[in-house]
Amino acid sequence: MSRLIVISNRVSVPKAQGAAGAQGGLAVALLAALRESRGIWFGWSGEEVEQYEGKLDIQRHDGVTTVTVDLERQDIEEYYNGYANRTLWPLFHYRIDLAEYERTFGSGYERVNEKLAEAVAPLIEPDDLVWVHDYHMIPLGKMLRDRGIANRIGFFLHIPWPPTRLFVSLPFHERLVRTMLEYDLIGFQTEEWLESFTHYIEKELGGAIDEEGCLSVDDKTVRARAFPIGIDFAEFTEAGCGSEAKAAYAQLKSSAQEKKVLIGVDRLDYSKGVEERFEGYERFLEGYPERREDVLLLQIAPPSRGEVHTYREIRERLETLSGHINGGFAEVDWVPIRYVNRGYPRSALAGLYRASAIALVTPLRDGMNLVAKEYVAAQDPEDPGVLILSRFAGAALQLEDALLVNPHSADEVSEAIRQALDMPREERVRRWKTMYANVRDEDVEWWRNRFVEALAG
Ligand code: GDG
Repeated sequence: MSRLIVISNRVSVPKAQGAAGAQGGLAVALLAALRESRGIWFGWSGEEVEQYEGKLDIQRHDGVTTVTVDLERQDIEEYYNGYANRTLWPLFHYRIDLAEYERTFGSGYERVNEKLAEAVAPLIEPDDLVWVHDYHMIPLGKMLRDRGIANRIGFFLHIPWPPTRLFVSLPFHERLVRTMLEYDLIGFQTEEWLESFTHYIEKELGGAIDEEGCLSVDDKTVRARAFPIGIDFAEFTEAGCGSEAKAAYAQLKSSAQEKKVLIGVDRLDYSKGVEERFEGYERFLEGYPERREDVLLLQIAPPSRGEVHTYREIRERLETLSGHINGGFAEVDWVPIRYVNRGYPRSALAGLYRASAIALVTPLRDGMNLVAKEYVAAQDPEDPGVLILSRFAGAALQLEDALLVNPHSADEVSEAIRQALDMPREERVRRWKTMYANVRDEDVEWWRNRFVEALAG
């Protein structure tokens, strides 16, 4: 087996595992993928340095070698806070109203990708497979090719690929996509994002696609396929059996008394649709006053990207909205929303999912969404809860037995809550079983193996 070199914006050093805090889906998935491999994980340390020198910090933990570099302030501002999080993230989540097209962001993005390519290129040996991740690093493969790296290089996009009509609002969109033609393999979460990408290749670049999924544009060819990501099922199931999970389960059950808990767990991000979810829940409370005190909503939302203005705004809006709903409906002994603005250890999350009768996973747009899969994995097989899932999450294509909703419609969300509360046990079990089989079988290892085999082959 060839050595794997994983390259992503942030590198999560294994010793930090298990610590409380928001560990994004990408980190969770990649650590699992690297644990068995003798490979290297390269990326930005997350730290700022006065002046960039390309100094490598090499660490070995638990069979994983991590190599990181620090970046200087201007690089972080333009590449990470700027182009990645204020241009590409909103645009790729269909929010062109939030996308900022600053010239300095684009040039900073290219400059930092060049620096990272320069730093990682000497670590790559002839037989290595190189696997580049996500929207921070789209042009990195091309920059490695410019440095003479002839290895097989793959790219996986964790977030959606937007429809062509939105994507062309990005200045220099063609320049960005042409860099992707230097990869051997491009992976998307779902067929839907893959279709948007191939549509762009055909309509904007005059490319062709064959039945094997090979795209050709001029003299370049690249294979593109869907590889839906899964959770680390074994690790998560084990976490769910531990004492921390049991304690979290018991605490939530006893504090909820006999009420049914609806749970939401999301990094604080506008793409996750938490405001719309609160509005759907409010609609339910208004529409079914007799059922109000049967339920409570626990929303866990660890802050993310606090340095980006839009994220501070959403935090404020959610505080206001939850305050408004609680103020309007609370009784002396009942508060409709418990809004918790911090992260929990993964094992505690497993216990909280299991104690919740309903999960509300209602992103407005999401590449996959691993919370939906974690909720399914954590359920009691005899008495599973109901997953209410946005049809705009990549996960909806695999978890068809969830109650699928349009997250923009407060009425649909409200009605799904009512339906979930009334769902007979047999129906809950039947729906859960098919979803569980999918989450178990198409886990992170399945995802990694499919991608790596396709890349190697
Ligand atoms: C991107 C794409 C795609 C959340 N709160 C806590 C916590 N989390 C963990 C969850 C889950 C992960 O974070 C979130 O993963 P998602 O998939 O839901 O979302 P993104 O972070 O936006 O991830 C997404 C993913 O990449 C993988 O490809 O699915 O579509 O946007 O694992 O459990 N973890 C801990 N404490 C928390 O409070 N420990």
